[in-house]
Amino acid sequence: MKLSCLCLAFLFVASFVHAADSRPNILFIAIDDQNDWIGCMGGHPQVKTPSIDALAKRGTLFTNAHCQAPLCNPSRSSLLTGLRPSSTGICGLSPGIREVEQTKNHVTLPQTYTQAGYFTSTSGKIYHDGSMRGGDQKLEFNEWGNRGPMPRPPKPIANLPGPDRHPAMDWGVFPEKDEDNADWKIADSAIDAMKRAPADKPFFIAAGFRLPHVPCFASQKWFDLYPMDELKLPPVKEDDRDDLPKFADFLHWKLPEPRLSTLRKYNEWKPLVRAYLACVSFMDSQVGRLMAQLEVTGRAENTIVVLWGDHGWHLGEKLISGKNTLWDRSTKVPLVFAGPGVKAGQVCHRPAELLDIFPTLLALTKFPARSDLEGHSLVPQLQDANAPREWPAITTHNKGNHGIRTEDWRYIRYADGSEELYDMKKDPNEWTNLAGDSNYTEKKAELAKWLPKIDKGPVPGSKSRVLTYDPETREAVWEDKPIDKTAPLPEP
Ligand SMILES: [Ca+2]
Ligand SMILES: [Ca+2]
Repeated sequence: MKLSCLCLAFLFVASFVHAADSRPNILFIAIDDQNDWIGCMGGHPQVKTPSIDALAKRGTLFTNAHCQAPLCNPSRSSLLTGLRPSSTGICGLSPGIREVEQTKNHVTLPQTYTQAGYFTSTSGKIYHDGSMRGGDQKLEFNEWGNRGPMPRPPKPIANLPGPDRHPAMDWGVFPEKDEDNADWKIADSAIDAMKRAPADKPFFIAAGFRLPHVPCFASQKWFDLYPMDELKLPPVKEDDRDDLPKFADFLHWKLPEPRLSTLRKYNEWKPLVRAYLACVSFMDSQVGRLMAQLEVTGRAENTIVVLWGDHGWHLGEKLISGKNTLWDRSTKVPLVFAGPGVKAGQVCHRPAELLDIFPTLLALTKFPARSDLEGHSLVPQLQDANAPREWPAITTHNKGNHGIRTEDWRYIRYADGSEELYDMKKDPNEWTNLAGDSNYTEKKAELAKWLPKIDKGPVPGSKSRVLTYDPETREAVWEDKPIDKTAPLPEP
């Protein structure tokens, strides 16, 4: 009798383990500062990304996906908590989510899978650097692999003026060997995690690539893909900023990323575009290495792959370089899902948000939905790319500044009430601001309904790229210093 009880107990445990085995794995790939210069997204006519294009063919590509904040920490914090920056007040490069009362104990996306018994491992940059510390790290992932800091050349390569030049504002051929590049080491670390992942449990393996974030360094062979004399620069309208509200400047006030005028002055526009393209292609080759290893594990069929970028990057458009804006160039990101539950070979043009990744993964892995998350599952679109979607994509950059993106329109409202409106079908470069045209009053009102109802100011301890606006004094403050509203956008 005792023996048969034991046998039953064993069978019960064995069946449970077997059931646990069948839960799908997740390969979670992040890219830093990647705009839509990806082959299958068509953002640049020359860009070569065969690995991401192949991944997109294996699954569903979103061509109209947007970040929730055009900056690393708030974008990643939002994606990983499933909460909008306007709901948490996390809008600068710090604090991290565990330093904020509201999100201190919030169960994040990676934590969900760690708590559920997955083997979880992270390499490179998933959380913003320095935002997740000490004991908190182990609650997120079982393992923290190689973070892959980018090696620096002995002296800067790009010809930009010093001596206060930001060390990240550099680009060129470096290091000599791909194996010495941070992203190679990050891929190595994630590949190693795939090799070591226990066979008796599902895995959640994250790899966060650092390129094409500045400094844009890659070896010569990646630059050779883009000969200087054939290089196409992004389309730029010289008077593009003339129809913008002054407040648009404030989101980009005094940043180390050079203005287009500075790039032109030092003949660095083409070299920057070329370096960015080279870095995108090199990073893409590392995505290829991860996908090749996934095949080797024999677990590819039961692995959901999700690839995303944290926000875009300007390379001259709107006469700037960098991020921190509410236009497509800053907000649009690659987003691909592939694997079980995802229809292959689809391209979805519906608006999607990075915030949607958390609820989508919960649904794909058959975890219960959570009512506290603010995104919406993309499963309907992963099964049918034409499935309707009610919600636009919303991007926030500091309190009061929001962009609303539908399939056809982009509406921006700044903290002082000023606006922009673009007809994205007719004007994909966002060159003609229609906000002042009375024919579009209704359209603006329709889009403004989506502006976040909760709109928190920066949480205590917010630092770096924080903008506040006092509606009473009408004073805008950038990093503790009042902005001179009459001054032109300062160099660099
Ligand atoms: Ca970033
Ligand atoms: Ca314009």
